[in-house]
Amino acid sequence: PEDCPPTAEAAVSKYACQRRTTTGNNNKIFTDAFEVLAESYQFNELESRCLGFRRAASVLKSLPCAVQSLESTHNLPCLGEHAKVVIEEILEHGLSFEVEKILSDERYQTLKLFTSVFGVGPKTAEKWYRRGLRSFSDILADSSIHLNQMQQNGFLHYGDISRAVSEAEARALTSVIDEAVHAITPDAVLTLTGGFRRGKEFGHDVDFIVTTPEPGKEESLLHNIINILTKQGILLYCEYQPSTFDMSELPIQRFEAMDQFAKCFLIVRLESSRVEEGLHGDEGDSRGWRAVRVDVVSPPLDHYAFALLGWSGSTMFDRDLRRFARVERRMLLDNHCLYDKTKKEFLAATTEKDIFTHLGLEYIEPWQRNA
Ligand code: TTP
Ligand code: MN
Ligand code: MN
Ligand code: MN
Repeated sequence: PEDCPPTAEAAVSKYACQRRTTTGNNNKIFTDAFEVLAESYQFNELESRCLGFRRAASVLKSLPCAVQSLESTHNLPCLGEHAKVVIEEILEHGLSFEVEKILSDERYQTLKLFTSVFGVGPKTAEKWYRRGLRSFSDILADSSIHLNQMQQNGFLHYGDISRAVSEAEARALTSVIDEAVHAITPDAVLTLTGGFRRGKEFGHDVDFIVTTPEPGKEESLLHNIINILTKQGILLYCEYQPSTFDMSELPIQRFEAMDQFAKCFLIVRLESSRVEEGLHGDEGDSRGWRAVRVDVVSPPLDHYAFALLGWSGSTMFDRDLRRFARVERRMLLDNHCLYDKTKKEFLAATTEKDIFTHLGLEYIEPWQRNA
């Protein structure tokens, strides 16, 4: 690919929500390195350094061509001195020695391994590491460790759910969930969201939003889905979180993407026979099924557009939408609503386009949100 000319392109925005980022990353060699550094800072609770490298990676992902010289990065936002040193190392040697050192570090490797289990976050991983545990067998052999239900299922289905989910598998699951939703509620609306809505070929799970025009019925939708999957014998695990949503509370700025709508985190058994192109990886196909992580959120219809925008991601795109709203527009955006602090009023939206319009932003299509 051509080297990025330093000035020929229009200036790159410091906000991910003003950049168009497709899945074709021209700078993977740099962004992979930045993501290792970001993760390592996260494991060491250096959150702002972590965010700095995630932002730097996000900027490079948006470029239409590969970075081939340090000069070509001069006009780019969010690239600090440290990021530039890493770019220079990679340009010169094909890899970063700092990143290689992290990758071979025992603590990094162990925390990475432990956090790859469904239900295990950095805090738990750290606790286990400090106890001297280094492998899954160490954890499972330690009788003083109590695993919650989610973690038990994370270990039980580890082989399957650590393997990427393909688009064909996501389509097959969409029809499984769609049948369950519409068996009881014909007018319910189901939308595939998350990474697959952004056009990713593979994902770590499959995300859905489901809602109904009947106010107050959205929670029963989730109960119905759970009941039907259970009856079919394909619900391997279910963590259900009831809605705690209360409109009388103003939007609170959270950088965590969690919201208060009813939702469930599932592990679903997907039969090979339902997947057009067969199961991804060989293991599953010989057995005839695989386990897949599925998330379903169910907002009321009048908050659907906000929930869809939040659950479509990417995390960096959403983070910057909120930051842009707050800093540039004096507005508070979250997965529930948009509040104008100047006018002291909520701004309604039925589509994602309405939200971009309220914010005075050009519309960015879901497949351009891979920031
Ligand atoms: P993920 O499924 O974690 O990520 P992803 O679909 O972008 O990528 P992957 O292929 O690895 O699955 O989350 C999807 C989006 O949902 C993400 O932007 C964060 C958002 N989200 C919320 O808004 N609230 C929540 O409570 C959760 C769990 C996620
Ligand atoms: Mn050198
Ligand atoms: Mn996902
Ligand atoms: Mn998810």
